[in-house]
Amino acid sequence: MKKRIGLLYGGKSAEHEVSLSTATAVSKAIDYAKYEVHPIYITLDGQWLRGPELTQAVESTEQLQLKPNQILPNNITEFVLDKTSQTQFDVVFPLLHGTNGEDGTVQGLLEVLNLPYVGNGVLASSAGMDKVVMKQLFGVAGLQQVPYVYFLRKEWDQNQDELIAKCEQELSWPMFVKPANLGSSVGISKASNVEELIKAIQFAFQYDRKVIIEKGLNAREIEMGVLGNDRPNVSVAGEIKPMTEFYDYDSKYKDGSTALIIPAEIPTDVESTMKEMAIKAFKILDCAGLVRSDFFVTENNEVYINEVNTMPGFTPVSMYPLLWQHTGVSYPQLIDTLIELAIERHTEKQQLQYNRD
Ligand code: G1L
Repeated sequence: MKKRIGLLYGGKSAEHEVSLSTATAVSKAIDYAKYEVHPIYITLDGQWLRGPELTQAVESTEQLQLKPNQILPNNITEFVLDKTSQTQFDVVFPLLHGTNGEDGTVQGLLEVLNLPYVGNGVLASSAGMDKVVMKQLFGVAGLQQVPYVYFLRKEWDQNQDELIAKCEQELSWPMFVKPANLGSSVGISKASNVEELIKAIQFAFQYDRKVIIEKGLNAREIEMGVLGNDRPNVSVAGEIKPMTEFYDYDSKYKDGSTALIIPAEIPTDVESTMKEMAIKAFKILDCAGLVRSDFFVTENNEVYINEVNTMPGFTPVSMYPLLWQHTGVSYPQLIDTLIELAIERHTEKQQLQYNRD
C-alpha cells in the first residue's frame, strides 16, 4: 500500500515563496511509486486549502498555489474535525517557516490530531526558534558559544544606559544585534560603536520584544547536518563563504552571493569536536528527524556553536540536503528516511502509557 503523504506548505509568513519552491522541489524528488502526495496549501492570508492528489512532479510553483475555487471541499476546520479518509495521512510533511510552522504551533496541531509528521516536535521547534532559550540550553549542555547579552523592550526602555554598559563590559566590538525570535535573518544588524548599537537595537525591536546581542567573532561559518531520532547520524561539514559583508536575508535565499564548500576544509579533530557538539545540541533540544547545526571556527581552530536550525533550507541546492548528498544520502533518499523517522517516532509514542491503569 502506498503511504499517504500530506504536503503542507505556504503559510502566513515572509518565507511563503521559499516554502512554495521547497514543496515544488519535494514534488520533483518524491517517489510516486511509494507515496500518494496530497497538497495542503496555507495561503498568505491564512486559509487552509486542499488540492487534488499530485501524481507527478509539479512544473512550477504556481501549480501549488491553489485557488479557493479549485479545491476539494475542505479547510482547516474540516482538517481538524473531519475524521474521514480525506484527512487520514500516514505522514504530514510540514514545509513551513517562521511564526506558524517553525515555532512549534503547527507541530502542536499535528500532535492533537495524532498525525505522524516529519521533523522536530513542539519542544525542539519552539526552543530552537528562540535564540535565547536555545543558547541557555546549549549552556546547560556545556557547549562552547559566543558571549551574548539579551533583554526585553520594557527593560531597554527603562535602563538603556545600563544595558549598553553591560554590552560593552561583557562583549566586544563589533556586535551583532538580532531579534530573539525570528527564523530568518530579518532585523539583524552589525554595530561597531555605541551609536550603531542603539540603532541596531531599535531596529531589532521592530521584529520582537526580545533582542539578543552577540560578540562578533572573526571566524569561518561551518555547518553540519544531523539526521535521525534517538541515535542520530551526522553529515560531513560544509563551509559558507559569504560574498556580502555578512550572511543576510537576501544572500541566504535569493542571490548567489554565498559559496558553499563541501566538504569544508577542517582538521579531523575539529570535525570530531563539531560532530560531538552537533549531537549534544540535538539531544539537549530534544530534536527529532533532522537539524542543521551551525558553528563558528576561529583561525586557531576554536569551535563555537552558533545555532541549530530545526527547519533548514530544504531544496536540492540548500546546505542541508547537499551535506547529506556528500555523505552518501541522495535527496530522494533523504525524503524517504525522514518519512520513516516520522513513522518510527509516532509508533514509539503510541506505545507509551498515558495513564496509571
Ligand atoms: F520536514 C522537515 F524535513 F522536517 C523539514 C521541514 C521544513 C525540513 C526542512 C524544512 N524547511 C522549510 O520548510 C523551509 C526552510 C524551506 C521553510 Cl519554508
